[in-house]
Amino acid sequence: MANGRRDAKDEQLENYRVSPQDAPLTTDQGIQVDDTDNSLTVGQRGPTLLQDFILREKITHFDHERIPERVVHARGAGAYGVFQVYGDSLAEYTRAEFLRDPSIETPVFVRFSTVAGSRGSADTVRDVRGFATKFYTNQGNFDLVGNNMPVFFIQDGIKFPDFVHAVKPEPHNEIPQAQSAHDTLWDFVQLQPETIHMMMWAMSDRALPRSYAQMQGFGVHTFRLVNDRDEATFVKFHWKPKAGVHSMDWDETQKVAGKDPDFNRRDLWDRIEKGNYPEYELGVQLVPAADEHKFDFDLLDPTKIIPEEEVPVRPVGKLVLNRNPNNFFAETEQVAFCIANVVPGIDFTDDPLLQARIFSYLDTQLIRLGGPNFPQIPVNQPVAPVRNHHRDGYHQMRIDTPHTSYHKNSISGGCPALAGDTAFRHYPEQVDGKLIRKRAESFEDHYSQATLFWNSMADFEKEHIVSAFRFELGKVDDASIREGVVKHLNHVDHGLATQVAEGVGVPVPDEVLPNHGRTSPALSQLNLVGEPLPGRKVAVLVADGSDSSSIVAAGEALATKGAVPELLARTDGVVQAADGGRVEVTRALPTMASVLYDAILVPDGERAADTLSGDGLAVFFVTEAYKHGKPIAAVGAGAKVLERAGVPQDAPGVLVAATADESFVRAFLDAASGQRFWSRDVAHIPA
Ligand code: HDD
Repeated sequence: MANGRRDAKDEQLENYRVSPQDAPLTTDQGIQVDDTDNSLTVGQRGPTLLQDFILREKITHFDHERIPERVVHARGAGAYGVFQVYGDSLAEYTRAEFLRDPSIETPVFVRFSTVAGSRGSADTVRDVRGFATKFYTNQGNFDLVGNNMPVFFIQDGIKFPDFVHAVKPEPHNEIPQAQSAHDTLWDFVQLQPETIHMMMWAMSDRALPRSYAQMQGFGVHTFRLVNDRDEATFVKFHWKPKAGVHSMDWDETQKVAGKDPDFNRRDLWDRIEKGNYPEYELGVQLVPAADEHKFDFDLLDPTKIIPEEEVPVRPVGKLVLNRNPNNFFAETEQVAFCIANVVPGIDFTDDPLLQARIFSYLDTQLIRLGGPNFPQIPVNQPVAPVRNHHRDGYHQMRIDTPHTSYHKNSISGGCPALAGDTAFRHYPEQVDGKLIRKRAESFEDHYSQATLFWNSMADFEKEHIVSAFRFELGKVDDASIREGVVKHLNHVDHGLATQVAEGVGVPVPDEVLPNHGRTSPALSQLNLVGEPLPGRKVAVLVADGSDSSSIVAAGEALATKGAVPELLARTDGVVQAADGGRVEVTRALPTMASVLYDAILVPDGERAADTLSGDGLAVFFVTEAYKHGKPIAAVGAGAKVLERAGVPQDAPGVLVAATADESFVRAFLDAASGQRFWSRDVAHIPA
C-alpha cells in the first residue's frame, strides 16, 4: 500500500503483478526472442514466411487487444483504498461485519466515471459522475454502485435502454460525443416528466466537478440493512468528501476538455501520488421499517431524495483512496461492478429501477469480459474464500481438484458444505399482489422535489442552472421540444421557466404555477465547502526579475497545506530572480492554461512584471482566471499584470499587497479555500 502496509487485496494482487526487468523477452510460450523488429523473410527483400510464429503471435495478440467498452460509464478512472467504520453504532441494524466492527479495515476499489461519453471522451463534460465502490469484505464483495447525484432520470429500469439511447450520440451520425445538448435527449425529457428532478441536478454545477475528490456520492436507491434477528431498516448511503463539493465554470470545463481531456483522471492520479489522498465519509440515512409510508414521496422511488433536514445523515465510517492501480486495463477497465453483489446484512428493496439493475450488471459483464469467469480476474476477486461447484467456461483460471462438481455429494465428503448462520439471507419481506404493468400512484409527483432543489440554490447556482438550460436547449433544433421542456420547468418554478424560455426563443408559459417555497440547505454547494486546499493547483507567474522571497513565502505556505504551486514562465528551464538566484520553472506557459489551475499568484519584481504585462499569454491567463472566479493575488509590482489584465483590485477574491507578509499569505490561503468568487462582474470579458 502507499502507506507501506499491505492489505489483503494488495497481497492477493501481488501474485499477479509481472515485472520482467532483467530477463530476456519471450513469446507467450516462453521461447526467448532476440528480434521483434524484423519479420522472417526469404533474403533481405524477399517475402515474409508464414512460419514466423513470432510475427504471427505479436500481430494476433494486438488484433485482439480491445474489449467492448461499457455501454454507459465507459470513461473512468479508478483507485484502491481502505474503508473503516468509526464505531459499532450500526451493529444493531446490520449483520455486515465491515459496518459493525471498527477494528476491520476493508480494502476497496473505486471507479469514477462519466456516463454518456465513449472511453476516449473528455473528462470535463456536463454529465453525471459514477462513484462505484467495491468493498472486498471478509464476508464477500459488496458493490455500492452510485453516482454523484442522489436521484436518477427514470423510475423503472425497463426505461433504461430508452434513456441511454436518447442521451448517447444520435444514431444516424454519432453526434454529439459526450454531450446531452441535442434533440433526442431533450425529446426524451419533455415526454418523460419523471426526468425533471434529475435534469435540475444535471444542469447544476454538480455536473461539472472540479475533482473526483470533491464530489459527493450517493447509493441513490433505498436499500435495507438487516440485523441478526432478520429485522430490516431502510437505508440511503451517502459519500461526503472531506475536500468539500467544488465545481468548475462551464466555459472553463469546455476549454479544459481540449487543453487536458484527462483532467479529472490526472487529478485523481496526482493526488494519490502526492499523498493528498481523497477521503470521503460514509453516511447513512436510516428509516425504521414502520416509517415506510411516513413521507410525502415513495421511499422506493429513485427520483426522490430523503431531505437531510427530515432524516439526518449519520456519519459512520471513512474511505481513503491511497493507491493507484498498476495497469489501467487490467484493473480499471476490467473491474466489474454489480449491484447484485451484497453481503449478509445488506439487502435490496422493491425499487423497480434497482431490480432491473440487479439483472443488468451481471449480464453486461458476460459480454464485456467474455464469459462467466470474470470474477476470477484479479481486481474482481473477493478476498473472502470462494468455494462452489461452478465449473469450466471461457478463461477458467482455477484448477478445481475435487472429483465432484455437484451438491449433494458423498464422494468429496459433501464438500463444500452449506453454510450455517453465516450464510446470506434475504429479508423475509411479506409480498402480496396481482401481476400488473403500472407505475404506483405514489410515484406520480415529478415536480415537488425539483422545486425543492431549485429553491435551495444560492443565487449564483440558480444563474448557472438557467445558463445551462439555455445552452442545452439552445442546441436543440426542434422548437417544439424546447417549448415542451419549458412547460415542465414551469411546474418547477415560473421564474426559472421564464428565464429559460426567454433564452431559447419560445413563449413564456402563461400560467404562474405556485412554488411550495420549501428549501433544503444541504443541497447547496455553498454549504459543502470542506477542506479543499490539498491538491489545489496554484499558478505562480514568473519571469527574469521575479522576487524570490514572495515566491518562497507563498509557495511554502501553500505546500504545507497540501496545495500544489507550479511556477510558469514563457519557456521551460530557469528564470533569474531579482536577487540573482535561479528559480526553476515547473512548466512553460504555452503548454498550460489558466483553466488548469485553481488560483493565481503574481510575485513582486519590477522587471518580471514588465515582461509579463507585455506577454499576451500571461495577461490572458490572468483575465481568464478572473472570469472563472478564481482567487488572484499580486505582490508589489506584480499588480501591474493584474491591471493590464483588466482585473479590478477591489473585486472579490483579488488580493494585492506590498509584500508577501504573513497576513497576505493567510488571506491568499483563505481565498483559495472557498468556493469560487462567482459574484464578480465578468459580462464584459470575452469567453
Ligand atoms: Fe448503471 C454501469 C450507476 C442505473 C445498467 N452504472 C454503471 C456504473 C455506475 C452506474 C457508476 C459504472 C460502474 C463502473 O465504474 O464500472 N446506474 C448507476 C446508478 C443508477 C444506474 C447510480 C441508478 C440509480 N444502470 C442503471 C440501470 C441500468 C444500468 C437502471 C439497467 C437497467 N449500468 C448499467 C450497465 C453498466 C452500468 C449497463 C454499464 C457497464 C457496467 O454496467 O458494468 O449494466
